[in-house]
Amino acid sequence: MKLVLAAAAAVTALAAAPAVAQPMGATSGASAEAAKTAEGVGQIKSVDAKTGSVTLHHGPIASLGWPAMTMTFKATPEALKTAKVGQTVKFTLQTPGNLILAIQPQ
Ligand SMILES: [Cu+2]
Repeated sequence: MKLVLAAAAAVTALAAAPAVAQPMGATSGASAEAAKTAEGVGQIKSVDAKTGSVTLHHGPIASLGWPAMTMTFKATPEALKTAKVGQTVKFTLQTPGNLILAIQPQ
């Protein structure tokens, strides 16, 4: 319970942080980037099994220079299985391509 509250507080705090404008997602130079993973915390807004995607309101991801925002990610079938609308989760993201590899409820 403590963990859940801490995670919820973190998301709230992150959401309140001023957004730093930064383009995200694939760019013309994306193919030259090496694949890397990043960790994020967010709340699941919707899950679309048909398209294999998850919409999250995530906090800033410092390692990627991303501000907090709501966006839709592609997710692996395994990650989709653990995704439930309304949950606060920690997720592992692969870039470039913004593919969610894993979702862990908090
Ligand atoms: Cu985003």
